[in-house]
Amino acid sequence: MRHREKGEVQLRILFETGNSGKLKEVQALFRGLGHEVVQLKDEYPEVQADTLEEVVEAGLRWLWDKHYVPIMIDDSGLFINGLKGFPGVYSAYVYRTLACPGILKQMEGVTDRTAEFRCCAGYVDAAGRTTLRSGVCPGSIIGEMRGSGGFGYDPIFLPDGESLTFAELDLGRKNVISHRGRAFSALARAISEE
Ligand code: ITT
Repeated sequence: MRHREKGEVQLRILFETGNSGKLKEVQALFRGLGHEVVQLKDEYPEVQADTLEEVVEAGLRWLWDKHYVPIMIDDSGLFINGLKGFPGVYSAYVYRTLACPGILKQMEGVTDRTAEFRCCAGYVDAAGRTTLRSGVCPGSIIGEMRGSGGFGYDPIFLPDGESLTFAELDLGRKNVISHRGRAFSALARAISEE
C-alpha cells in the first residue's frame, strides 16, 4: 500500500452547494481524510419528492447531464416527531420563511420534542454512476435558541447524549455525530474504494 506524503491531496472533488455551512463541514471532514473539496455553485432544480434520496438522485442526474464530471451533493432536513416529520423535505423553504423562531412557535404546546436530522450525500462518478449514503442524528428541539456556531436549525437542536446544541459544539465534534458527518464519512469510504 502506498503511503500518503504529508500534505498530499488524494482526490479533488467538486461539491455543488450554495450553503457555506455545509461546505465548511464537508471540507473539514474530507481534509481529515486527505481529500480536497471544491465548491461548485450551480443550483440544481429540487424535485418535489417524499425522500431526500429521490431529490439527490435527480439532482445528480441533472448535474451529470450538464457537466459530465464527478460531483457530490447533499440534501438534508430536520424531521420533528411532534410535528409529524415537519419541516422534513421542506426544511430549506421553511428555514427561509420561518427559521428557528418560527419552529419554536410551532412547538408551543407540543409535548413530544424528539426530532432527527437526516442527510443524504450523493456522488456521481466520471462514468455517470451514482452512489448515495444516508446519515441520521437523533436529538430534540429545545425551548430557545442557544449558540452562535453552525448554521440553519443548529441553535434549537440538542443531539442525543450531548449537553450542547449543534450551534454550541465545535465543527469537529458536530462532524463526528451529525447526520452529515455520518453520511459523508460513508460516502468518502465508498468513493475511495472505487
Ligand atoms: P444546498 O445548496 O446544498 O441545497 P440548502 O441550504 O438549500 O443547501 P437543503 O436543501 O439540504 O440545503 O435544505 C436543508 C435545510 O435544512 C437548510 O436550509 C438548513 O437550514 C437545514 N439544515 C440542513 N442541515 C443542517 C444542519 O447540519 N444544521 C442545521 N440546519 C441544517
